[in-house]
Formats: sequence, structure tokens, C-alpha cells
Amino acid sequence: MSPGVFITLEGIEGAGKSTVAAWLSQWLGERGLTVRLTREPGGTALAERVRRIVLERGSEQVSAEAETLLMFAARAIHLDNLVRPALAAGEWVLSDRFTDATRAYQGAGRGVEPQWIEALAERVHGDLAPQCTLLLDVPVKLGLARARARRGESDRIEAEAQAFFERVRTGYLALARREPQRIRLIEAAAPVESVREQVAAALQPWLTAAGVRT
Ligand code: Z5A
Repeated sequence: MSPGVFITLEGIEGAGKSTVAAWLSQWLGERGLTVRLTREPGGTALAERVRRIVLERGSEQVSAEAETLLMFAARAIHLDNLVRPALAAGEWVLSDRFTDATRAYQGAGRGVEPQWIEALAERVHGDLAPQCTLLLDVPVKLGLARARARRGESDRIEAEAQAFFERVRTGYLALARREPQRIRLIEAAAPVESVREQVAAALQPWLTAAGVRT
């Protein structure tokens, strides 16, 4: 059996990741592929508990370093218990966020040293990287407006100021320039239909390899 395909979705909040992930999971399934839709932080029962800890707005301070370690703790659990077994079984794993989010949020957003993030990434998943990352890019004002219109109370990271999300977006765009083969930029301010077309085009090499006709 050939190993599965690991695809990640990234972008600032309100970029439309969850919307694309839900559609893509169904679209790939209709084409005969076995798809596992998951997210970070989270994805398994235990990793979702870590998610609650890292995102809740509590009275205790959570440093950028603690936040980074919690993200990688959740990731290690998620990889061992869901991502690696699913890939080994030949499934397509769609993860709403992965290590690029740590690079963008904790690295570019909070100023955590990139070398330390890369050392943790190497330790936790040095053998594994997404084949394709869909970076949904929107202006920060639009992303925040979309997210605000949809949700109730914001979590600890969502409560950050616009300047924080500008740094995160800049960080994501720098990653895309550094790894253009892996990270496909999707113009996500566009209507949903256009976003879907861009996503399907970006995944074409893997769809062709899997014998999927679009
Ligand atoms: N985080 C971190 O800091 N470090 C890490 O390593 C990891 C995560 C892994 C949780 O992530 C938080 O964890 C996140 C980063 C941090 N905090 N923040 N910010 P999350 O992915 O669960 O949370 P999120 O980024 O806040 O997700 P979101 O707000 O749900 O955004 P989204 O999934 O990208 O958007 P959406 O829900 O698909 O769409 C938002 C709204 O826009 C919704 O009403 C849609 O119907 C609408 N929409 C979507 N697409 C369109 C288009 N094309 N046109 C018009 N309207 C649209």
C-alpha cells in the first residue's frame, strides 16, 4: 500500500481554513479517496485537552515559550495517535494548521527564536513534513472581520491586537517565499468558488498521482 498524502491548511484567523477543509474533505471523498480531517492544536481526545489549556483565557500568565511547548506537546500526541497511523494506512490527512502555525504565531507573532522552533520541529517530526501546505492569505482586517462576525467570545490568542496578526501574516508570507514548492499561496479574499478552484489546482500533482480525475 502506498503511504497517504499529508496536506496542511494555514493562514490567519478568518482566512477560511475550516471552510476549505470541510469542503475539501468531502470533495476528495467523493473522488474515492479516504480522508482524515483533523486540526491543531488538537485532533485527538488528549491533544484537544491540551488545546483547551493553551487557548483558554485564564488568570495565569502563559509565556511565549510555554505556548510553544504546549503546541508541540499537542502536536507530538496528534502525530503519534492520528497522523502517522492514518498516513501509514494510505489515507489523505488534511490538518487545519501544523508547524507553520508555530513558526508564524509563536515565531513571527511573539518573537520566539526560529532556531528553537526548528529544533523542536526536528525532534518531534524530523521525519515528516506536509507534502503540500495551502496558505490561505487574506488582509488582516478582512480575516478579523470575518472571524468576529462568526464567533462569540474570543480565546486567548484571538484576543490579540491587529498588529500581532499583521506580524503573523508577514511571517506566513515569508515562509511561502522560502518554500514555494511546498507552500501554495491561495488568494482567500476571493469568493468561495474561486478559493475552491485555486485549492483544486494546487493539489493537481497529488490528485494525478492518485489517479483522480477532476
Ligand atoms: N495556534 C498557534 O498559535 N500555534 C500553533 O502552532 C497552532 C495554532 C497549531 C486556534 O486555531 C488558534 O491556535 C489560532 C492559532 C493558534 N488562534 N488564532 N487566531 P484555529 O485554526 O482553531 O482558530 P482560527 O484561526 O481562529 O480559526 P478560524 O477563526 O475558525 O478561521 P478559519 O478557519 O480560517 O475561518 P473559517 O471559520 O473557515 O471562516 C471564517 C468566516 O468567514 C466564516 O463565517 C466563513 O463562512 C467565512 N468565509 C470563509 N471563506 C470565505 C470566503 N472566501 N468569502 C467570504 N466569507 C468566507
